Amino acid sequence: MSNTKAPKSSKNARGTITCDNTTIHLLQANDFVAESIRNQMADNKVLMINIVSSAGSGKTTLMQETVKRLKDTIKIGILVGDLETERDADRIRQVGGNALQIVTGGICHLEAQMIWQALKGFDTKDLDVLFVENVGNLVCPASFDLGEDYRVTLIATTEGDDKPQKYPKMFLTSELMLVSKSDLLPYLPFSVAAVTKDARAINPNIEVIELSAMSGQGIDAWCDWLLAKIKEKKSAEEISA
Ligand SMILES: Nc1nc2c(ncn2[C@@H]2O[C@H](COP(=O)(O)OP(=O)(O)OP(=O)(O)O)[C@@H](O)[C@H]2O)c(=O)[nH]1
Ligand SMILES: [Mg+2]
Repeated sequence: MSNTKAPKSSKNARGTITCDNTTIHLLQANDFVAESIRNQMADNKVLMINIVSSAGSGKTTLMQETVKRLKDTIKIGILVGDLETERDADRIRQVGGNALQIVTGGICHLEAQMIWQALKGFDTKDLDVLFVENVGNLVCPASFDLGEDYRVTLIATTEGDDKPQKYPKMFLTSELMLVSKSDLLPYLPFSVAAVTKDARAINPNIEVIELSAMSGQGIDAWCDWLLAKIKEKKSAEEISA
């Protein structure tokens, strides 16, 4: 079954090389594998979400909270990318999550082919949602389509509210921005209004949820967003079947 959702690669400028009057997209091989993943997820009606952010913005903590809240309601698989350690997958397993670590050995992003190989470790037919926690940085992961339905960017209040304009590609290619660590807002010079305005100047359609894994603020809104997208994915596939 083919998938009608526009690939991430169509959303931003791609690197090219021109040789003998032929222009080649540098990430064509990645995008080919991403399309295969997209089709596999469509066939199995699995929602796939790529979670991206700077290092330490709270991706793994959010995955832990999501597992704790929803593990009895939906079937969740999580692939976690990290440069060196298995720690994030261990943290997710400690709260009962089904997680696999991809240790990149120093590579600063995940590529579609890494996901394709890691998928052998999951029975995708038995999942409602597959999360990919990408390697922590706002630069490299922005360029690589993994075949996801949605890209979700966390921006922590501790990072400063100037990041959308400094790292526009990530915000351009994301559908949802989670302003994380909102419990720290009273102590920091961070404006949710300013970061939202800057993100929407780049991507007018980006949705915004303010949340805190510590206080629980916004976690219901995040779970509602997720459950609605799972429902949409399942009914979209039923309609096109
Ligand atoms: N105050 C506060 N701290 C948080 C919140 N969420 C996460 N943290 C803390 O932020 C730190 C980093 O959180 P992680 O979840 O490991 O961040 P990450 O994005 O997965 O980090 P990398 O995988 O290294 O990129 C930890 O010490 C968390 O306890 C939050 O909502 N509020
Ligand atoms: Mg992490």
